Amino acid sequence: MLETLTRGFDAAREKLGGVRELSEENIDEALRDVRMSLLEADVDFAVVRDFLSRVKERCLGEKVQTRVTDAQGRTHKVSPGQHFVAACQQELEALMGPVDTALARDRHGRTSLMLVGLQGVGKTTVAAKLANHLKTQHGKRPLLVAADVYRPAAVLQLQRLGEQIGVDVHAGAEGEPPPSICAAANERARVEGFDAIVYDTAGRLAIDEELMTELRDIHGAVAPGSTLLVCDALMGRDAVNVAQAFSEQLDLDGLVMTKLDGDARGGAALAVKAVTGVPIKYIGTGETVDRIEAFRPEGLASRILGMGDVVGLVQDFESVLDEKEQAQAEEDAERMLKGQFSLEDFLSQLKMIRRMGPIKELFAKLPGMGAIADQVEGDELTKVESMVHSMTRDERRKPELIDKSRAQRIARGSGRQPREVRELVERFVQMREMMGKLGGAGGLMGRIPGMGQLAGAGGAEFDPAALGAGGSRGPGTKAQRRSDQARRKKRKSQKKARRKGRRK
Ligand SMILES: Nc1nc2c(ncn2[C@@H]2O[C@H](COP(=O)(O)OP(=O)(O)OP(=O)(O)O)[C@@H](O)[C@H]2O)c(=O)[nH]1
Ligand SMILES: [Mg+2]
Repeated sequence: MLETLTRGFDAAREKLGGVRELSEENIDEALRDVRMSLLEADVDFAVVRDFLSRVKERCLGEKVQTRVTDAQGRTHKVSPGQHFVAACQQELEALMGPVDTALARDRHGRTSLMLVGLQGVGKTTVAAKLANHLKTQHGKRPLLVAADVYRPAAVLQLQRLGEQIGVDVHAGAEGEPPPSICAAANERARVEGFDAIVYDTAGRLAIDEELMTELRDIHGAVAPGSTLLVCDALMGRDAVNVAQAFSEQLDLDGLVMTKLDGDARGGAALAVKAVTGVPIKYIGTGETVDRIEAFRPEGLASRILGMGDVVGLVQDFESVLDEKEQAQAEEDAERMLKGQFSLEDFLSQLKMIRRMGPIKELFAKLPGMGAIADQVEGDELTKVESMVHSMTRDERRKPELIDKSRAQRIARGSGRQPREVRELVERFVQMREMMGKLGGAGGLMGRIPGMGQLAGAGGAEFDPAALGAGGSRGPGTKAQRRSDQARRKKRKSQKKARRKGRRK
C-alpha cells in the first residue's frame, strides 16, 4: 500500500549513496524525490513542506556522526545516506505520533467508545473488531450497540458479527431514535454488568447537519469514553478533510484508518494528525474481525522507508515463540543458509508461522516471505504435513531424490495426488534457493529471531534505531550463542565428512 512513498525515499537514499557528506545541495536534490512521492501519495501540501524542512534541518543541524555504537556494543559506520534515512524516520514518527492507544473509560467506569464516520468506511466492522479486541485481549465483557437505523440490514449485519465473536448486540425497538437506543443500551450495560460498550452509528454520504446533530445527541446521551472517527485509506486526502470537519463538530479522541490492506496510497495516514491534531489509534488491515492493530507510528515509518516493520515483527515473534522455539528457529535459519535445509525444517517453519496469527500478514510483507506465508493458510499445512510424513528420511533431507515413482508412493501414503507432491518439492526447492539469496542481503532479516544468521552472512547493516530513533533490539548474546553453535556444528560436519571419506 505504501509503494509510492517508499519509492521516493528509496530514490533519495540512492542519490545520497555516493556522497561523502550531506550538504544543502545534495539534501535538496534528494528531497525532491521525497517531495514528489509525498504529493503523489496525497499528503497535504503544507504538511509536505514542513516535513521536508524539518528533515533538512535535522540533516544539516546535527553534527554528523560517522560511527555509532548500538546496545550490544557493536560499532556501525554511518554513511550520509543512512543519516538521511534516520532523520526521515524520526520526522515521520513525529508527524504521526505520539499515539496513546488506550481506550478511555466513561463516567460509569466502563470502556466505552462511539464510532462515527461517512458511509461504507468500515464503522460496523471496526465496532466488531474492537469489541472482539476488548473481549479477547482485555478480558472484557462488551456490549455492541446497533445505532444505525437507516440502512436496511444494518442491525442484522452487526448481529451477525456479534454472533461470530460471541458478543451481545443491543438493538432498538421499531422506530426508536438512535440517541434513545444508545441511552437504553447504556442503562442495560449497567444493569446486566457489561464492562465495555461499543456504539456503531449510521454513516452518511456527506457530512450533513442532520448527521452531526444526531451524533451530538448520542454523544450527549451516553458520554462515551472515546469517540473515534473511522476513515478508510481509499479516501485519500478526503480523509483529512473529513477528519477536519468532524473534529469541528465533535470532540474526537482518535481515528481508525481502515482498508490499509488495499491498494491505497496511504498518504492520509501521514497527514491527518498534522492537519487535524487527531491521532490515528488503530488501523484496519482486512475484512475479518482479527484484522485490527494498534497504530505504531514507528512501524509505519519504517515500512514507508522500505525497511519493513522489523521492530514490530521482533516483538510479535517474541510474544508467540518461547525461547526454545526461538533457538530452534535460529538453527533452522542457519541450515537454510548452508543449503542443508530439509523438508522437515520447512514443515516446522510453516507451523511456527501459522502460530503467529495475524502477524503472518506482516511477515508476508518482508522481502521474499510471501510465498511461505501463503502455504500456511487453510488446509495447506495439513496437506504438507501428511506428505512430508509419508516420505523417507532421505527424501525429506534431499527432496531431489523424489522421482515419479517415489512421488506416486508418497501420494498414496498421504492420500494426496502425485501432482501435489511434485508441487511441494518444487516450492520447497524454490524457497531454499530464495533463502540462499536473502542471506546476502543481510541486515533486515537478521533482526528477526530465526533469521539472525542472515545478518551475519551479509554483515551488520545500519539500523536507524542506533542513532536514537527508537529502541534497538539486536541478537546480542544470542548472536554469540549462535556463532558458537555454528562453529560447533561446522566442526561436527567436518568430522562427519572425514569419517565418510575414510569409509570410501
Ligand atoms: N479490505 C478491507 N475491507 C474492510 C476493512 N474494514 C471494513 N471493510 C469492508 O468495507 C465494507 C464496509 O464496511 P462496514 O463496516 O459495513 O462499513 P460502515 O461504515 O459500517 O458502512 P455503513 O454502515 O453503510 O455506513 C465491508 O465490505 C467491509 O468488509 C478493512 O480494514 N479492509
Ligand atoms: Mg455500518
